[in-house]
Amino acid sequence: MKNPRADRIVQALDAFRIELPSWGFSNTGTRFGKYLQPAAATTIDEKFSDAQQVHQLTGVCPTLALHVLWDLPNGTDDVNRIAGLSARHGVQPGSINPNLFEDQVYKFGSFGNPDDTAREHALRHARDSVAIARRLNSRDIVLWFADGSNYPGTANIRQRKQWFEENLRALHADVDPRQRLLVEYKPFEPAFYHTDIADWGMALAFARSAGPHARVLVDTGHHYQSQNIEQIVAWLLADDMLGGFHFNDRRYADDDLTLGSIDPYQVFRIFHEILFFEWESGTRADIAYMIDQSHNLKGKIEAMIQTVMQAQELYSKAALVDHEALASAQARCQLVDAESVLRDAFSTDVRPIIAEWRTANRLPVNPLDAFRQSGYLERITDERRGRISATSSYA
Ligand code: RM4
Ligand code: MN
Ligand code: MN
Repeated sequence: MKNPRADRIVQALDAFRIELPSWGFSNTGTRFGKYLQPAAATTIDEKFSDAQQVHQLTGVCPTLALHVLWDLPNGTDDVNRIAGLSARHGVQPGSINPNLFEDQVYKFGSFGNPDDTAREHALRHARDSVAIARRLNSRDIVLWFADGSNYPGTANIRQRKQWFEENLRALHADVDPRQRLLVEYKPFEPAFYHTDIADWGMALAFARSAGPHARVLVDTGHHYQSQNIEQIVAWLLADDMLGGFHFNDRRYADDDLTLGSIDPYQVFRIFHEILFFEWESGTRADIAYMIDQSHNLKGKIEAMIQTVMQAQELYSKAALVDHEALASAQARCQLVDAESVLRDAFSTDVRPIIAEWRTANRLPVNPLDAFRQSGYLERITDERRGRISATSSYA
């Protein structure tokens, strides 16, 4: 018998893809230290290899986000090497992330630095990143800035805004029509008094002034407590300014925890706003779904598989929302009915249908179990153990 609810999930899963972060496979920690995992990736080859595992087992992660400084330390000279690894591992280069925060020259900012040479240095690196993206056929350049100040009175906020606008416009001139600049915001950290792009409104203003190929990127961990992220998503969708997501979860600050581990209902509500928009508008929202997490204690590859499975589950639940019933309850202000439409979808156990979808797509029914049985982790633990202690400053 045909099951229309199952069909909605199948359609949703067929269309859903999520990008893995290269940095999610390497050893990360807090500012207090790192606990090293012998299996963590230390080279870009290893990151591609780990991403390949996740993609092979889940079938929905065909791209790997790259961080220019960490993955292409020689800039454009590393492009051919990346292209080769991509071909070997069957995972395409995804978003390109310039690094505008680690070089000593950025002590007082990058695009907002009062020193002309520092701003030019930052623009040059961002331009190189656009060139790298073009040569790798990557569409999105993700711009996250650590710029800000720690004490009142120490920075000219309006002047810095203008410097940002100038550099963003100059950078946008390099972007070809297939590419996009995604502007990410964050309320605080590393700057603790003011951050130059502190919220979605500032990111939106900068994206608009940069030019037609700039959009806003919503990192779900970059909000104050209890902020209504799905409303931000709805507003950006309404104005065609939502470019993509960095998914993770948080309890207190930018915690980079596993998606949905703290508040799965919020992720569901975000997906719901997107699918409701698509239903109402009859269009498909052009959004890059990306993971931006760092698992300090969980196994890297396991945590990544868990994240992808969680994302598929919550996206499937959102696909179950009865849009007709919701629209009619909203129009008649039937509050309990409207809310129940969401609650019913969220409460449905979608896992059996996802399992069927996996079987139909020749994927393991449980990617996490399959990973544990594959022997990959044991193999890389043996292979990488020595190298990690040799390359880490903490060992
Ligand atoms: C930031 C932000 C960026 C990421 C850096 C390393 O908090 O989330 O997306 O590239 O961390
Ligand atoms: Mn991010
Ligand atoms: Mn972050």
